Amino acid sequence: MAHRPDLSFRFTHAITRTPADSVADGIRAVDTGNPSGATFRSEHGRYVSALREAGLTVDVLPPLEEFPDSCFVEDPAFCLPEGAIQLRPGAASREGEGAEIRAALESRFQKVVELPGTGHVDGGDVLMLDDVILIGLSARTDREGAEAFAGLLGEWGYNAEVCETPEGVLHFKTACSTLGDGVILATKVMADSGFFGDREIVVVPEGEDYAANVIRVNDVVMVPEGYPKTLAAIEAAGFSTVVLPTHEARKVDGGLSCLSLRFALD
Ligand code: CIR
Repeated sequence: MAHRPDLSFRFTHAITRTPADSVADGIRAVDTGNPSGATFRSEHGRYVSALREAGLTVDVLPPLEEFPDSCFVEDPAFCLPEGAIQLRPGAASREGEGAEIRAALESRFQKVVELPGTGHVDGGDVLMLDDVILIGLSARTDREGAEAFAGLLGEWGYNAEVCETPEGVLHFKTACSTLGDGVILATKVMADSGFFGDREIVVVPEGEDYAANVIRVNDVVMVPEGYPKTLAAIEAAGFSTVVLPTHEARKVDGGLSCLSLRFALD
């Protein structure tokens, strides 16, 4: 079996993409004002530094003005130790991002394959735990794409399960994350969903749902700035934290996980 105890958080490499000025045209569910490209790039620089401090080699790809949401590199690909999968994001304006990230995947992986068929999967809907990979159906990930992806993961030796992302949640991982070591961070709605079996769940305190999207990278959990109750809950569960600003990403529904592809190479 390809699964192993630290699959979801022990990484050596990451791929990121610098935000373009066109991020001001990025997709969002609710308009709270346009993100500034310059401020976003400054926050992104802090993010890249934090990944490096956590021990990763980070590839920073150049901005792509033609694709306003292209800094959210988690959506057009999925990476495992044995290879990378080029996905087909479900928003029309983002579908071409898969082809755009392919060369970066090929520079790190010998095996790069495309999601079979014609369905759609956004990487933001894929939660990699140590013993199962959950694929959430959403407005971006359709059943055809999710089943094709699950089939491919099965061929690579991984357990994959398709589940329904609760209504009103953009991506499956908008509302939950792995903290590693078998512990999940989730909003109340996600925690009540039953997706996580009998795993330990740290429930995001009321009013801080945005902070459900964190990333465990090696020995630290990166948490968005401005969510003190969630930060305290994660620390109380025994994890070391690093707080990062994500104010510009948030204006276009982005969070910490969306800004990188993280993986372990031997
Ligand atoms: C979008 O709606 O596609 C972007 N504005 C935000 C993508 C965030 N990605 C993610 O949650 N994985």
